[in-house]
Parts: sequence; C-alpha cells; structure tokens
Amino acid sequence: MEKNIDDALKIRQLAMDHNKFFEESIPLIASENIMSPLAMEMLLTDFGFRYAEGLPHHRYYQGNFFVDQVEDLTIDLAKRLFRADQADPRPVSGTGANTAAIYALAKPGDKVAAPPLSGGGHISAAKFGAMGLRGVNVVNYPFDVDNMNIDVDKTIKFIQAEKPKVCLFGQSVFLFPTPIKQLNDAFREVGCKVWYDGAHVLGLIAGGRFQDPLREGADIITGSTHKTLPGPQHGIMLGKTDEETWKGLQRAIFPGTISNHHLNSMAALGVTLAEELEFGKAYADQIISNAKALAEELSSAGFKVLGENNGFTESHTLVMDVRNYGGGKFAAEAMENAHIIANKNLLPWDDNKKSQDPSGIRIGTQEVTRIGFGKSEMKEIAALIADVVIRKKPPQGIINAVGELKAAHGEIKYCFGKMKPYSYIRIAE
Ligand code: DSN
Repeated sequence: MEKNIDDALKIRQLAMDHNKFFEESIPLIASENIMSPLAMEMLLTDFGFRYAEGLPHHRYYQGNFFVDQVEDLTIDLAKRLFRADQADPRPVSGTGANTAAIYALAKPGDKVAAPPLSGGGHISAAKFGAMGLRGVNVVNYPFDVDNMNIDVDKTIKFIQAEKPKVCLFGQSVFLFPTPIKQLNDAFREVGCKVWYDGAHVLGLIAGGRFQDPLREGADIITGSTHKTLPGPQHGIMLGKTDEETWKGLQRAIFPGTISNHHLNSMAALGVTLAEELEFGKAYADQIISNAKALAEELSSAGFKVLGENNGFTESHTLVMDVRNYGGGKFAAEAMENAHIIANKNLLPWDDNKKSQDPSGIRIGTQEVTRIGFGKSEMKEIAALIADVVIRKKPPQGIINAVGELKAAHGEIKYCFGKMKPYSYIRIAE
C-alpha cells in the first residue's frame, strides 16, 4: 500500500525535477515552446474531463453549453488570425490533423507529392507514417541542398509529369518559405489540392512573417499548435477551400480519426490565438532576428551552418553540420550534459540509416525568445555551444554560465499576465 503512494509522489517529484532542469537549461528544440499563464490555467480546468463529440451546438452529449461557446470563439479567433475561410480546432495533434487530411484528400493508390525526409519532411508524410497507413503512393519533390528548399524548376516539371492528386508542403527542418506561388500554374494544370503543413511556422505566419500560404495557393493548412505558435500540445486545420472539400475534411477529423477532442487544450489554444492577435507580430519578428543572429554567431565560431547562400534562415530554425566535431549524437548529448537542449537531426546527405547518429544539430529560437532573449544572448549561446562541441570544455563551467543566463530571464513574454517560466503548479496537499 505504502509503495503506491511512494510511487505517486515519486512521479510528482520527477515532474518538479524536470521543471527545475528546464528552468536551469537553455531550451533550443525547434518544435517546443512554453505557454502563457492564462493558457496554462485552461489545462487545469474541468474541460479536461468532458466529452464534446461533434460540432458546436450539434453534440452527442449534454453539458456542452460553455464548451460550445469556447469552440465558437476559438474558431473565430483562428479565422481572424490566419485570415482563413474555415478553421477547425478539434485535431488533438499536428499528426492527427495530417492523418485526417490524408484520409479526406486521397484514397489508397492515389499519388501524393511531399518533401523528402532528407529535406526535413515530416514522418507523417513518409511511407512508414500516416501516408503509408492510408496506402497512398508518396512521391518526393526534387530538393535543392544548396538552397535548402525544393527546386522550383525541377518541381514544376515533376508535378507536370507525376500529376499528383495532392501536393503537400512544409517540413520539420523549415528554414525558408516554400515557393508555392511559383508552382500555381503547375497545380492548376494537374488539378491537385494544395496542402501546407505549417506546424513549425504557424506562429510566424500568424505574425505576418515567413509566408501566407492561404493567399499563395494552399487550400488548407494543418499544424500542431505548440512550436512557433506558443500554445498547448494540440492541432488545428485551416481552410480556404470549397464547402464540399471542407466538409470531407471535418468528417475525417470527427468521426474519422478522433471521437472526443481535448477540450481543455482547445481552450488553451483559444487563449493563445487571442494572445497572438495582440503580440504575434512582435514575437515573430524577434524569433526570426534571433535565429539569424544565432546562425551568424555559430558560423563565426567555426560551425558549418546550412543555408548560408540565403542568409542561413528566414524562420526560427537553423541547422548545422557537426560531422567534423563528433557528429550529431555526440554534440546533442554533450550539449545536454551542459544544460543546452537541442536535437540531433538528419541532413540532406544522410540516409535514413543514420537517424540515430546523423550529421546535424537542429536549433530553434522560439522558446528562448519567449523568455526575453535577444541578440546579445544569441552571442552568448553560440559561444557556449562552441565551448561544448568544438573546444570540448568540461560541462560544469558551462552549466554555471547557462544558469546565470537563465536566472536573468524570469518572465514569459508576448502574452497577457505574468508568470515565472517553468514553475511547478502545486495543487494537491
Ligand atoms: N517532432 C516534431 C519536430 O521535432 O519537428 C515534429 O512532429
């Protein structure tokens, strides 16, 4: 009996330790972020324990009077923020939204074009991901390694030759805007649907930076909502498409791929969208200028940062090739030992066999920007990473420097309300 309470309390202690570890670390994973206090509050509400299957005002369960109002408002905020004709905040994750999209837009055997994994494509667009599960025939765009983007001329010819039913864009290593506009004639010629996975760059799009897929030719955007958009771990689908296609997409969300959506995280998403309408432009600007500054500093420190031809990055992300300094696995683990958290990443010249020890390190600036880091801190971070990966200095001195840098930034920015980041909320006595 005692063991059960011990185990429960141990889990609580581990959660506290985790919070403290992140409080004392520099978080640079390009797909993560922290939420505002108002959004965090929503996760702890009773919404998290209820069902609301279906659409607002057409539910299968009673008790949804307030949920319907939250969902209506969240849809409206999403449409305003992204200037979308349609919005659905029910997918519970980005991959969930992608799974619904692939089921609605394509049948088994249909051809779907997507960015290659080696060019940063997401696993849901892989043969072993959601696309493979749907049984579609995935073909990959020609990727231009020098420009770290799809090759426009070759992709036009590729679309004309392959005639895909659906063209998917968007990556998990997403340095530069996708040239969708330049492909519009090819899309029209083959009559395909255009789908943009904006998971990584949703916050930049919301802030009016990076690109505006719905006005450049995309029918739909899918995404997770916790990367550059600093919301809960959740998903969203946005549309500028005909009613029949949109109805099919909504049916694929419910009842196709989920029963209940997660109502507490949907409420947190609604709060985040309102905050983005207020602070999104300033936040996106600072994320991008921090990424550019960090890339410059890392390059000056001796790292091979990719995308140099085009100024390294136009997003929150930068990638560097660390083969000469021990490889991606070594670098990511050494950085973690020094409290600098990033991930190892495949680069275009790595085959999939190298996924456990790839050549690259991927870095994102959205979370450190959220806690107020600017250009001078980017210089300090680059020096610390060089100390670890190039100069192989022992971790303790770096840990101390990281702790000092973090201690000077004790507030979540670009949101309503004030809260110390990484604080543990204790309710149970
Ligand atoms: N795992 C996410 C990323 O790190 O990019 C995508 O799902």
